[in-house]
Amino acid sequence: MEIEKYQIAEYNDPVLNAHQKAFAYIASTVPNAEAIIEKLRAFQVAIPSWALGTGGTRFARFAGGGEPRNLEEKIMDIGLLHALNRSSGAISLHIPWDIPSNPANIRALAAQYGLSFDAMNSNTFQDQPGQPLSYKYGSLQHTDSATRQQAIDHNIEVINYGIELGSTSLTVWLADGSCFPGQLNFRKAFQNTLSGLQEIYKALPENWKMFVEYKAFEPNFYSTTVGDWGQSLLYANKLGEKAYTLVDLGHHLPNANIEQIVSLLLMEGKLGGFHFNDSKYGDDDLTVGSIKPYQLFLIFNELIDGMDARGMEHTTDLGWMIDASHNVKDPLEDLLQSVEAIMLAYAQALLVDRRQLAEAQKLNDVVRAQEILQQAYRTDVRPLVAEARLRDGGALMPLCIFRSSEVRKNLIRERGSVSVATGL
Ligand SMILES: [Mn+2]
Repeated sequence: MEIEKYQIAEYNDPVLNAHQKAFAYIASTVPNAEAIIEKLRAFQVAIPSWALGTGGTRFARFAGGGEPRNLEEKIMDIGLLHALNRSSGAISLHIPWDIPSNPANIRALAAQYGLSFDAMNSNTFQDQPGQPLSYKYGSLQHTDSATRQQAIDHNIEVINYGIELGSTSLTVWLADGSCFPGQLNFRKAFQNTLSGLQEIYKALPENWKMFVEYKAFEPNFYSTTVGDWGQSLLYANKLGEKAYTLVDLGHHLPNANIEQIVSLLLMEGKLGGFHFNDSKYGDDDLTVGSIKPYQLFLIFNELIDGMDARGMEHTTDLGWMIDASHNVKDPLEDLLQSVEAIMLAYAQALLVDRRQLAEAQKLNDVVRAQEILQQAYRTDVRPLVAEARLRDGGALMPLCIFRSSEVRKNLIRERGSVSVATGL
């Protein structure tokens, strides 16, 4: 299933006039519309290979149809998203779920759809068939050195696959931790984990980055060995300049001030990547911007402020990824919504008048500071984001095309109604 450029243009045609009016209005009311559009056009969000099929909860999984059956079909699905929104130009793979049998062919196929390979993700949170040693009691933290070595070897294997695909980063998320007090020695668990990460770090090519992702709880519920940004930063600082902290929005305790975390990590030059999702209670992995869009905007506000302060490139100097799970929605529709939410928050944050905000902060004019932020947040930037898509041959209304061209129905016809995305 592919949607050709001419088909997108045909779908755009009836709504083009209304879009042009809306765009003309916002272009005349904001001072830097053209500059924002150029930034939006350059911005790309990586789609995780594991989010293309139905996820599940620990209670049940209600599979949809037409899910990708292999890596090739996952790439095709992301190619479809990218054709529609022009902002999903990268894929983030998960090993061993996505081991490429022929990396050169996979690389060529991705290039055909304009996709590059974002961070590689290792997996030591579950046992694979035939795996000699179990991760039931952790991987890099494990009390048994052979189990730790197995986890190290796996991560190095993931780096090697990544090299063949043209990726330049490795994300390490560990489920390691404990479920009960007394189960493990915190310091020994930390030290084991650190020395394992050091071994993996040594295998990184010169131009690679390592992202150390933290998570407050789950699947372990008493302690997590990389439990928060402080612990992640500790590892990243000890590892070296190629190691960074990765922030996943859902991996915090309730009401954590994520925008402040982002700001300080950027100040330290240690923010490496981002996993977008949204949540109400825990690591809910819901559609980006579906619950707390204002928080998403505030995070982007700090991202831009912090990146600009260090002269960083918005598009390339951080890894931008979605990490979500779809239980009740069509995964591809959900991803279109998530990317749209990210682009909107980015555009709104680009509208913030930073000179005036700094002045208000200096004068302790709290009311004005809030007004400046909310002025940007309350601006309807949808025509700016749509214009950016349009200029790159994308859809004015990606979801509408997805539905009216009956993408899912076609995918079910091609792949069947009981296909299961690998790894899920
Ligand atoms: Mn994540």
